Amino acid sequence: MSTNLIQPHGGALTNLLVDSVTAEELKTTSRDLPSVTLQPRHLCDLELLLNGGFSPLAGFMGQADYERVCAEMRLANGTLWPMPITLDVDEQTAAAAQEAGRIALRDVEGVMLAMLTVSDAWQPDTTAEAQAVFGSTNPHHPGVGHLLHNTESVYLGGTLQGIQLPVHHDFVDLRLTPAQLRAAFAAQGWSRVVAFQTRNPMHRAHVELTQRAAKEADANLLIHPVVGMTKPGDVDHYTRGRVYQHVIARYPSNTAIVAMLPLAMRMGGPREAVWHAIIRKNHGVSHFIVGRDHAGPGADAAGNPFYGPYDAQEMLADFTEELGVAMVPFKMMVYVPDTNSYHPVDEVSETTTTLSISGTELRDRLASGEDIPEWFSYPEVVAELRRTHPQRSKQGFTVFFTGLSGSGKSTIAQALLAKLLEQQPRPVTLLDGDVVRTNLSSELGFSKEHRDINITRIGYVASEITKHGGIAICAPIAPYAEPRRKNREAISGYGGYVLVHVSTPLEVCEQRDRKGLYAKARAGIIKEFTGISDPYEEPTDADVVLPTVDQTPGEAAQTIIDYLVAQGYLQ
Ligand code: PPS
Repeated sequence: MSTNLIQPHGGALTNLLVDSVTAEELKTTSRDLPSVTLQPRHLCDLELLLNGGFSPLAGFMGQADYERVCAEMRLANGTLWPMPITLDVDEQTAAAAQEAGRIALRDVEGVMLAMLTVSDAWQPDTTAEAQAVFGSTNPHHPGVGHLLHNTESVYLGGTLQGIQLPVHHDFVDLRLTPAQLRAAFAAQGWSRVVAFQTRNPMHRAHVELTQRAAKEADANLLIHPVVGMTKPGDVDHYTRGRVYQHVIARYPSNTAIVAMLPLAMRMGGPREAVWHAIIRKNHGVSHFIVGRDHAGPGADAAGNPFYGPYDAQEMLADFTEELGVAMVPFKMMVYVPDTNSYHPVDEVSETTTTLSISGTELRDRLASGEDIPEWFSYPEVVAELRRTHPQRSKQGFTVFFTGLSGSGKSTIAQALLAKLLEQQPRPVTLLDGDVVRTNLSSELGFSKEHRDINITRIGYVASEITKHGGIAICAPIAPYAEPRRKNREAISGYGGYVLVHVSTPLEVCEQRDRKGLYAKARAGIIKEFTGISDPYEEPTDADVVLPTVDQTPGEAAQTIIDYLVAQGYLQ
């Protein structure tokens, strides 16, 4: 059964926040009700539900809305809406919520943000949802990956009573709700406004593009960056926020404003473009810019893009009238050095010399410290990016050893520690297997579960050291591939990550048996001993493989130093 969530599209804004007296009553009532701690994506969705950014939705979707949205991009009453907005919870929470009829929604600190009156609870087929919404079941697509790996088994639907919006302490002046933005446009006397969606820092090409779009639409401009959740690996929103503040000063005064949108993107390409347009209409704009590869998730592992570069423009064109917001389509902008100007790529003749710098190339230039030319970006923007993305020789990094007990990890790690301290100024921390087990993981044993916890802890400490610009050397056995992969993923977001496989064969380790542990393992005195009675998953993704049989520890450490120099982490 679907609830009465639906209002027709139009200028009307849904405001789900209740008055302060009702809010206090709801908080009191909630003491006897089940509650759920919202995940980051839920929090983003909730904020836009409560403040009307997702008008006409009045809560998390019920099953009838959900099914029609997946199948036809429409709510049960026929209103255009392309993206499922759902609240996934575990079975236990779902059962408690259904029994009580209501559930309190809280942030991680336990602050109650809203009450959900539950109308529906069902187990979704997330694979079918991925196929319907994203046109793919490949988990390389971030939207699909989230559905398949990060979604609880039950969806709860129902109407919301909002107590307060999620709290933000950053860029407070830029976090304008739909009502506040509409009021700002009215105060400025802006009747036509074109919105620009972005999840990236802005450079000259973006400013040129948005100014052309504003001129074409005879409109003022809203720079409306997404700061909720974007594509993993994107520049963080704090850096971007400072960048947007620099960039907005480049527009003629009183022509453009910037506001932040707490949206959790799904990287859903064409469908997401339609969704973005609806959200922007709710924020009071009349026009919406759709460029190349709008909300695109990039390519799959084989390098095939999930969507065509202009699929989003085509889909949006089909719905322009129904949406009530006009699309301003744009091709990619290129720089023409002869005239020192930017043009859409389809307006430049094939013989004209053009320049552009891709996102990947920009990241490479930041990492290497190479020049980023003024035709591409503004000096103040480049300076901002360089502050948070220093060149590799100034970044923190982690050298993560893996190998059997007795393979030589600790000895090589000690040699590496000494060499690093001798030749460069960053602080270095050695997290050796035995040392960690004494200081961080003394309660853990050697079951798979405990080993995984141990490696995750080491990874967490290493990620903090890396984030703060230091060097972490980790030397546990780390026998399982999955926690190693997760560590790589987490640490790479903050700096360098180098996996070193100390590949000394088991026979050699056993022959050495420095601590006498292999003999005990063979005798069954020590259980679950790696290589003897427990598995070791050889890494297939090692950056450096050390065959320690023919190398001294000093030579092995030098091999790693050479790799770090070649990668730019050491000079
Ligand atoms: S793991 O799997 O990464 O959590 O292991 P780690 O923290 O590196 O701990 C390995 C050290 O503990 C000693 N030890 C054992 N190793 C493997 N299996 C079993 N069952 C075991 N019991 C004790 C051993 O001395 C390891 O140290 P190293 O330096 O690797 O020899």
